Amino acid sequence: MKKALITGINGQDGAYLANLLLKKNYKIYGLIRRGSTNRLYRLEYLNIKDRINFIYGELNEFQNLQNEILRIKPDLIFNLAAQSFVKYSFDNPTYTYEINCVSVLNILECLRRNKLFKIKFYTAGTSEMFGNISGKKKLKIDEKTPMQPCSPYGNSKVAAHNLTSIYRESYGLFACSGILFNHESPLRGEEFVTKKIVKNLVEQKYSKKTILYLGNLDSKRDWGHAEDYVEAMYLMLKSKKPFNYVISTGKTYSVREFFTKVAVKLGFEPIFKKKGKLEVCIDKKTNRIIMKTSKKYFRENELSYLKGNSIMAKKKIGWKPKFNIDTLIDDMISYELKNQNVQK
Ligand code: NAP
Ligand code: G4F
Repeated sequence: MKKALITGINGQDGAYLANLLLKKNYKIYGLIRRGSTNRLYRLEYLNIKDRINFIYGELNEFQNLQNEILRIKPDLIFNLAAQSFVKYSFDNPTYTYEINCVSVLNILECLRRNKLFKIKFYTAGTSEMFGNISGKKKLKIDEKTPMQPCSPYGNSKVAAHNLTSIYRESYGLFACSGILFNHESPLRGEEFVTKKIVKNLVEQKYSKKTILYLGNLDSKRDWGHAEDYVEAMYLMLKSKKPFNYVISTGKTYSVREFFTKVAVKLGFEPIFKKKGKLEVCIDKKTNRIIMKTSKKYFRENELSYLKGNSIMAKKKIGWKPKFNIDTLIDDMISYELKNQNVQK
């Protein structure tokens, strides 16, 4: 039986990836922090918690990580654990750098020092690494686009991405850093904007009438579905040659457009009104304020536009997303209705 080790297994992507690999008959080992034991709800929701072999550890603890890799001898390692929230990285840059970069170096070093060249390694790169490179021309980003990160998070991921390429080229490791654009799902963390919008608007529609507070409504993201994106991670490690592929849908929407789509699907009639530098959104049907912008959610430095080009992944590893923005939103709303026990 083939074995896969997944760090960050209790995160959004870790849970979907474990589910996918179990279906492909892999034995799954999942690294989690001891403090995370009560945060296994995603694995419980997918009904796979009891099929995971948990390993407790900290990502930046080299010795522990090395012992586990030598003990398990996995065929595949997926390093998904990270401090993944961009806004938090402005307040805690050192921590973000240690977790997101030093941990990757630790795994690469472990593979090199122990000559574990048969293990295939994937680490989670991100579209945040490009920063505002698209500029006013609003270019589609591909594998050749230069990286110009505009957040400590983005910079930590560029360092990890470059180290992965360096170890691949210098020592012949099968190591990939997948350049994934934003991907969401019902199991997305509640601090991220899509989940925050869907969860709150379902609550406003059916139970609590708590106004939603958001930051920049005009930044644009290329949003896909996590289930499609974990498939790309697997395909990258199954391919003959390691390569850092861009994974994206090629479509972009603003936060305002995403909010509006969700609101309309739930039966609101959203009207936006400027209030100085801030904005409010009123539901025309009830004349009630449903959203306000708040300075608290604006960023020190904003990445304003992301749109990817995944032609290379389509050609070389046969990856193509099944979800689009509407089916993604429908999936997220449907989970929230069930989760909040809504009787329509
Ligand atoms: P997520 O839901 O935030 O999950 C992050 C995981 O990392 C959690 O399981 C978390 O465990 C774990 N973790 C954090 N710090 C750790 C530490 N010190 N030691 C061990 N584990 C630790 O993130 P995601 O959305 O699944 O994303 C997966 C990866 O892809 C991340 O590396 C992220 O940066 C990257 N990425 C995500 C996207 C996206 O749109 N989702 C796009 C591009 C790249 P706890 O429960 O203990 O916190
Ligand atoms: O949902 P977000 O926090 O995602 P962000 O910053 O794009 O990062 C996500 O995608 C990256 C890939 O590009 C990953 F690497 C990273 O780990 C993470 O998964 O914010 C999306 C946009 C931003 O422009 C933000 O300023 O939404 C804007 N926004 C507006 N109001 C908000 C809010 N974001 C959050 N989280 N909360 C708000 O209230």
